[in-house]
Amino acid sequence: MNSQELFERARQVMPGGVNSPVRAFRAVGGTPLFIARALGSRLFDVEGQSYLDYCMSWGAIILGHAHPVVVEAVQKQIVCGTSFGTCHELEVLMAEEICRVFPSIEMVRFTNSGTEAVMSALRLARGYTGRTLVVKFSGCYHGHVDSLLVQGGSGLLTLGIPDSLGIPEAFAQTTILLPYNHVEEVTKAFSQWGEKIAAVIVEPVAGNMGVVVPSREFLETLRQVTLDYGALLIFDEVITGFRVSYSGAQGYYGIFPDLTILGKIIGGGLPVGAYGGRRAIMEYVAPEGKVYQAGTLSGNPLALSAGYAVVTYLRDHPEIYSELECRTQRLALGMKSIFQNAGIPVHVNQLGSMLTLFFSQEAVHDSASTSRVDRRLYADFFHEMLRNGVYLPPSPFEAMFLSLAHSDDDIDMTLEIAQKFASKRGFFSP
Ligand code: KE4
Repeated sequence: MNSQELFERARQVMPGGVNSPVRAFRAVGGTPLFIARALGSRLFDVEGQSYLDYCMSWGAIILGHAHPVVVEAVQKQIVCGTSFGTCHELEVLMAEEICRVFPSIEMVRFTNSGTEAVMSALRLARGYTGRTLVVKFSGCYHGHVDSLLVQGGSGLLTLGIPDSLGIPEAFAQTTILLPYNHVEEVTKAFSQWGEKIAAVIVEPVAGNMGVVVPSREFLETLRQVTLDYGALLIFDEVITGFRVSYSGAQGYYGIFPDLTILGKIIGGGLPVGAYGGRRAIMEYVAPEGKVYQAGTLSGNPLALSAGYAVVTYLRDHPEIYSELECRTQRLALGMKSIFQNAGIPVHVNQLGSMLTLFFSQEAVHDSASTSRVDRRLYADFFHEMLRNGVYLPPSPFEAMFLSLAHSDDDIDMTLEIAQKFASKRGFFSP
């Protein structure tokens, strides 16, 4: 059975044939891959074809697929049981390590996904402040939380309108949508709505419009204005937590939120999300306080065994971050020069081990500038790389991720294939 045949069957029994829309290849066309197994930096599809993986389960895998420390931890745990629905030691160990590493986090609650953690953190922010409105930014994605699936209203400072069927207007109107990296809109919104704003939620380094790095002034303004008006600042570090540094983007920038969302890497590829923050806020969460939140499998031993194995490995090998940064920078600079020398407009946004190639005339610093990216060219690039055994994210608006398993030879191979593509599509040959 090949991917095409499996996809035909999948489409009969699952919407779009997938369990998450972006996997359906709608942004690039073609048939999604059905992967049978993965090891290190590679995926192997159901026909045994191998691909160098730059999606890495959307950033959840940082050590490489099936890393021995993860396999060993999960094998050890699974024979002891998968979920007890009770307390167990791994929850304490993982919570203590997160609180040790993130100075802004004194208490944490585990969930089963990033979406669940975001939903809970918004409820907590509203419960703690007694306010309703939440500010989010265009191009940032925080999971499929009803009130955050909104698009801009008519003017900049209007309340959101639903961006999905099934979301009541009233939910969308609790959200103010602002442009990412635009300081003046933030200060204007707070001067107009500040006393009613419960929280600002932001990806401190955006990954869901492709990688967009914030200006320091933007993050500093968010921190200051929320303090001035008594709103909470929420850093959604589902991607950046343990990715851009061992203490996430907040550790990298030295700007600390009131609440932090974690996911992906802390599950080591199994379902784990988390939200955490100052004790005074987290003590509002049930059963301690009156903000209800629960989950049958929250913090279950099997998922935390994988996540704790990854987090402690990163703790014990801090040199990983500079290694990943160097290798990712080499890939970013290599791609940039290949396309520029071929006369193909490109901007590469990179921070730590996450990057995005934007085929764009202009620098990409917010969601408006991503709308002018050449999507067709990205789709052609995606399929050329795929034909040559390299799997990029199947969307121009996602981040590429490197892992510890990505070697210098992997980078060389990637750049060679990109060079061939650019020579064919470009206006000048090297
Ligand atoms: P999950 O519910 O998918 O675990 O997390 C939602 C989420 C929250 N916050 C950020 C910053 C995120 O990036 C995500 C999920 N990311 C997407 C892709 N970038 C997951 C891929 C998918 O939806 O299939």
